Amino acid sequence: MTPTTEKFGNLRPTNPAILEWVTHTASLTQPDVIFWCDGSEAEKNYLLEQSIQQNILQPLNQTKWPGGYYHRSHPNDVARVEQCTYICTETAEEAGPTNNWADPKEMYQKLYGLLKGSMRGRTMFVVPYLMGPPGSPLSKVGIELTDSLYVVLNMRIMTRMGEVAYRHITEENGFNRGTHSTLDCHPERRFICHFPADNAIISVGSGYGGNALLGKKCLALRIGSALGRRWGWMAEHMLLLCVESPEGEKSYIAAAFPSACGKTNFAMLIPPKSFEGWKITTVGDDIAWMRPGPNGRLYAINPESGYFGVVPGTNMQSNPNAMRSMEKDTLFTNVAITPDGDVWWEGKDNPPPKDLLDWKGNPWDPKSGEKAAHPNSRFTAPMYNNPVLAKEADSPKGVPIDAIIFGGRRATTMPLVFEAFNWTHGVYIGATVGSETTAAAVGVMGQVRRDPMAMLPFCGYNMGSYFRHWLNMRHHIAILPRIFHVNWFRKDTEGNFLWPGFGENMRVLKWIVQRCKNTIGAIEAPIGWMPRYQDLDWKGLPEITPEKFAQLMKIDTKEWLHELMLQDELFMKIYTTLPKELVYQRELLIARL
Ligand code: SAT
Ligand code: MN
Repeated sequence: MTPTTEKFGNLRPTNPAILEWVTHTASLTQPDVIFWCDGSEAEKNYLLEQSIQQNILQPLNQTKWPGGYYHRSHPNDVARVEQCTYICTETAEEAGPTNNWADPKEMYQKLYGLLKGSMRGRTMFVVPYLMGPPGSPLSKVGIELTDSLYVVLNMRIMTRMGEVAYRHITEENGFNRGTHSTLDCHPERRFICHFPADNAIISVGSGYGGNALLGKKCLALRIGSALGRRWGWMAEHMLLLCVESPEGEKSYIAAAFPSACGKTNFAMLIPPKSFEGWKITTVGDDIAWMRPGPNGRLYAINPESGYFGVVPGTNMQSNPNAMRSMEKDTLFTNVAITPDGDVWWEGKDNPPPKDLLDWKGNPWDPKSGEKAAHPNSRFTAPMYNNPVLAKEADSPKGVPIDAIIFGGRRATTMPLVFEAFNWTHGVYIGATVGSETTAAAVGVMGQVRRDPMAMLPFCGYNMGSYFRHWLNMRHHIAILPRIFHVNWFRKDTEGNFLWPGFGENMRVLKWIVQRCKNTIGAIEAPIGWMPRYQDLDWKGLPEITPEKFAQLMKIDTKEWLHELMLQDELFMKIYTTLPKELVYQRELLIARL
């Protein structure tokens, strides 16, 4: 094995399986140096220094942004690419028609070809990381081999990285093998491949976000969902938050929204002034691992320890807690910067400062019509910076879930909130979620597409079997969470948002929590239980008159019939594995409408 020549990078594990795999990968990729990361502060400082020398990171103004650094990704590499993402299972059926499938043997061969000698002249970092709180039965270990310093520095924020990971490897759980090489960052040589049977991931040709930080979407969702089905748990694209009432009663909510639909904002919500005594704390902002636990309840952990949040639109009004989360030790990717090392983005509190450089590094002309920050520009911040971090975020046993919320970005059709009649109906609601596409994935923006449980790009196996797994979970959870659907994005005929969103979402959340405790009313509508005007707490929000509320809650039969037709697109696609219960749910809904 190539000796390590650096003064850091010497945390060698003793586990022979790791050593063998690292040796094998190194002989394939031929790095000059193998760097065994330990996750320490000293190592971080060393890696930061290296990143600056190599022009991978630029230090920001350290008075304004202590510990803040800036990174520009390759302009062709700014979002997840679903068309390059593969699930490699024995049969195409296992991956299902909503995933790209490739034969594992063929894909390994192709990837080994691309990886051959790909790290020559470079360093291969061995990044051991733990997903989930130390000591949690839900936590999982991954090791990522990467030739990207940017990835290492992100991973040390997003995961619990270092020795702690090696300590959590067990005979039963093993560890996930992630191999990542940026290659020449050419879209034609970009492949993000998952091998659920081997608990392995190989990602090449991209250095960005969910393509390269393998703990996140690749392990925590795609591989995680496949493991979860096998072992009776769930890996979901959900934020986790705690609602605390003035009486000190805590409720835990899991909520699934597609990428860039405000999960981070919702997870850090600040209740309006009139909600004195109510408190929201954040357990997680993107991913939840859930498993039936003690006393018949569904328990959830956040496997991550940082936020990889969308920056544009974040400001002291929209999300002060996110702003505070980025105050120190944060990496910014693809925002705009000033000559004195300050950052700026569309929708920041201040107007654009002079002499901005845009996310591509060019002088920005405000009149050009171009965005200064990329719409999918991101901040990577430790969750410990979040002033409203729930102390339960580090709890090994996780939090018992009271309610599950599904939602999407919908200009029409979907009311502000409604509640499922029961678990099976709730699964149907989740399975038929639609949302307008955003900048988080490469492609056309603003089109409604089905995004079941916000998992369309992240489900590591057949979507029909995934629905079956959801339906089956009912038999393993004695006290089932209630299921809800929300839409913060409904517009009037002029295209204005009907709902103020952000902190005001607390009003909806309060109704949800009260529904879980059977202390508030609702009426039975064709699509589910809906609040009446008097069921929501309107103190301090006179703008929402009963008339406006009626608009927000309107069920337009014509729109719904169209919606049902659109649902068919997905249902037809996965027809062979689609649980019949969901077809019946659809029939029932048509009958009720
Ligand atoms: O790029 S990521 O996949 O990490 C972010 C997202 O799309 O949610
Ligand atoms: Mn996400």
